[in-house]
Amino acid sequence: MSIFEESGLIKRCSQNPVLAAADAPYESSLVFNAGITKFNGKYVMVFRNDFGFYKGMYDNGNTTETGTNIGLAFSDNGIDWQVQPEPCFSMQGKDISRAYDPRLTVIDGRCYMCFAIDTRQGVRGGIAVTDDFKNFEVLSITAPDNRNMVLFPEKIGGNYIRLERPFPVYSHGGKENFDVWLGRSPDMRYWGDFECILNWDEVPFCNSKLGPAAPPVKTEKGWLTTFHAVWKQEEASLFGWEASWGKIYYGGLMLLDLEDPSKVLGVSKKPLISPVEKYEEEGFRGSVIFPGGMILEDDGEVKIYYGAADTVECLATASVDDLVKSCLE
Ligand code: BMA
Repeated sequence: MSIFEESGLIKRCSQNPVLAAADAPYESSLVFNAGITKFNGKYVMVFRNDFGFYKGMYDNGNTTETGTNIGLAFSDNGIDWQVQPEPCFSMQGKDISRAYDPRLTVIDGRCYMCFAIDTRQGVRGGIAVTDDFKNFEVLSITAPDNRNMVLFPEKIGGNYIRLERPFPVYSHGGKENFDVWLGRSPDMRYWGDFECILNWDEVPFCNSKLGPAAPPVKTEKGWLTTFHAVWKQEEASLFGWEASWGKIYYGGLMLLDLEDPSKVLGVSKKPLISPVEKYEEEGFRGSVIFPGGMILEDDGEVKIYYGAADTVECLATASVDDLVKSCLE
């Protein structure tokens, strides 16, 4: 279900969803909100794998044990994926219940993964680095409450740059109106010089939370990056497994200045992706689009990967020129 019509610039992959729970060779019920990059000549995907969930689980009380880990898949063409035999990452332990929503950025030949963790003290955002997707070194973790971090693929002005979404509640009177922030670091461990770069009320299809989605890609005109924008729709049921689910998540698009990415050059006025297909409208949480991966191919095609309905992972393509133009119009 969608209130706002999408901009008409993307073409959904005919093979959607490109990854689903049935593709995982281990316990899995929801496969979504993946991070994707090209690394060592292959497409790599790390995805959120939730298990123990099923349709109807909320009808007579949730009796199964649920959990989350991060799965790994490789592909030669970005469409057909081979899921690896074991999940590659989880951070369960004292005070940490799970890691989820991974994002990938290659910087200077190493692969960095941002992720969220749910902890006893709140939601925190982590950054880890890996060269083989077996060994991960965790480099930094934010204080609560923060998540949705994405890294730029190169240093700018001598610093690593990330987008992030802290979620202050106290100062907002409990309201879920959150914005996109930018942070800088000389070494990937210590982060500072934070700036709010896009407020939730600057996006026409957002009345609640706004947050980063895919790590930015470099174009001639600026850094192109997706975001997620939430429209609260309390009165309507959105085909979620939870009857009370009432938030529509849109995929949005913006362009940031190449030299100073805290400057927003433009935001596309319409959603890039609105939930309209059955696989986007119906699932664990209906009408959720979460575009966490973006790849710019040499021929100007952009691959946009997105979690749909918190249940499956999908792909859409677009032309980079069209996308840039839509931000500047
Ligand atoms: C957010 C996160 C996302 C999820 C979205 C919709 O708060 O948990 O991972 O896709 O809600 O359920």
